[in-house]
Amino acid sequence: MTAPTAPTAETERWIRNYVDGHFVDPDPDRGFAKADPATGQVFARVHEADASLVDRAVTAARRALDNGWAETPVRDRAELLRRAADRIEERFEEFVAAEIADTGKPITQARELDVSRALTNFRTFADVAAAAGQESFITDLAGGRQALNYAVRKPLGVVAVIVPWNLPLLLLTWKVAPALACGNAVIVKPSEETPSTATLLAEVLDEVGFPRGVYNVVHGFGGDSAGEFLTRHPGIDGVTFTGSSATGSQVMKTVAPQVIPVSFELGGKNAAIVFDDVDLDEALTGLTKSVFTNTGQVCLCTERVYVQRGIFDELAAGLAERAEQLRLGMPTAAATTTGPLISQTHREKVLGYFALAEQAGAKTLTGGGIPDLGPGLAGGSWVEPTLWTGLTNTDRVVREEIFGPVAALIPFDTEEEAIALANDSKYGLAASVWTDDLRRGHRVAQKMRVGISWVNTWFTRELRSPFGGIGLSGVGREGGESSLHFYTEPTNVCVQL
Ligand code: NAD
Ligand code: 6OD
Repeated sequence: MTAPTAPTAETERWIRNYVDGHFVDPDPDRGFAKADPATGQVFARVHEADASLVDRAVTAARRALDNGWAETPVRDRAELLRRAADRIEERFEEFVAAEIADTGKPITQARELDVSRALTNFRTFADVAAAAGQESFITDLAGGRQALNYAVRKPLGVVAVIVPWNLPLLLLTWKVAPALACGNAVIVKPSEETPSTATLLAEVLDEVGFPRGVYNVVHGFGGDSAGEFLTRHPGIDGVTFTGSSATGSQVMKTVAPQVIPVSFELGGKNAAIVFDDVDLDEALTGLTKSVFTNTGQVCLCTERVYVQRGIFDELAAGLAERAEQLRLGMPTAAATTTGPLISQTHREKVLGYFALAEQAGAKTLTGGGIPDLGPGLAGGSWVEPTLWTGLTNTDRVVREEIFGPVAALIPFDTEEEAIALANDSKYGLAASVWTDDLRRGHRVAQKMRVGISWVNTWFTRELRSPFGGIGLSGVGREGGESSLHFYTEPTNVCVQL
């Protein structure tokens, strides 16, 4: 295992915190190294925010609200969001480069998925917020009198936004855009693995005229670091968190004494069900995407593939062949389809599951090891795309989220059996059903115990739809009106007429 190389004076570059409209001078005693996952080379140091800097961010956010941001007309906030999208578009390749440096993801994906979705997030939530209405009711009272009830929605206040490393800018802007559209001030805590794009976004929001204190970024880790300092802070009014179920549970405990709203988008162990009537080629294309996109590091990725027995061997062979066609390599090369895992630590975890699969008697159809990509990439955290057969729902590798380019293929005979197998999980994030029989597609998709259930597609998103998970996969929904509801507090006004 190659450890990340130490930074040299020449390569040392600081990624700074952004508080109250200013980038904070880094404290040289509070820096941690940020390495490129593709090569293992350290390219920057990140300034870890201490408790007093987090406190300054919370104070600045509150001041921004009090100075008028919370009262700004929604059309003005929406206009700022649109300008932010336009400016990200102008600086598109800088965001792409920053995302690649932090994650090692392929350039095509960084462009087409990550940074493109940031633009869409800002534009969609500008539209959604600007078009939002309010519910109102005429209430019949005794004696023929009536009352008018309506709700006014006010910003939640100071919102802590804590996000993971897998789709850093996409997931950050998915929360920041609606939060700002609703008139909140945010303190963002990006993952320690991916600090760059949150920081770059601070430049953009400053350039387009967001008032100081409305958007703040504090860098650091979770426990006993910026994440915990933020969630423990008595000045926050809500937490929106994306990350693992274990951390979500920890954050829930931390904020419990404050009894504030939380929105949790957590882990998954997502199933695909493939029926024997399917167009095999189309299913293979979809499954390849759903198992291997972002090297399997998308919460929605499929890690369990249930295949109807009659096509099991053909589908397994076809998927293995597609996996072998993936191109691992330099993230900046246009032909690269698959990057490294985020870190050596995460690779250790994934390799641990490779060993567990072997112990459980799995047959490895393809992969199962570390690829040899030549000296330039030898220090990176690479693993081979991997597929197993011979496992059952009781095996740990089929029950626990691995978050890597892996899936277990398991046969089934009947529709009922497939539904039972897919729903046999404490997670409930996403599922996909692959069939040429649309009636069956609707029927099975509706029976999935998940937040999102796709038929003949995967990761096709409508940002106005509710998005979230069941069970260990989360609490609450965001997207469209659900976001407006989470990021605001309604006051019911009742007027006797
Ligand atoms: P993680 O839970 O380790 O970290 C997420 C964030 O929480 C990071 O910013 C981290 O620094 C912070 N954090 C960690 N401990 C904390 C604490 N005690 N208090 C406050 N903050 C803390 O997750 P990760 O490894 O960065 O991301 C991968 C996980 O995220 C996977 O489980 C994946 O399924 C999940 N995820 C879910 C969704 C979704 O929409 N449901 C989306 C993306 C990722
Ligand atoms: O598409 C989204 O809005 C979203 N939150 C995706 C989550 C992906 C998980 O890694």
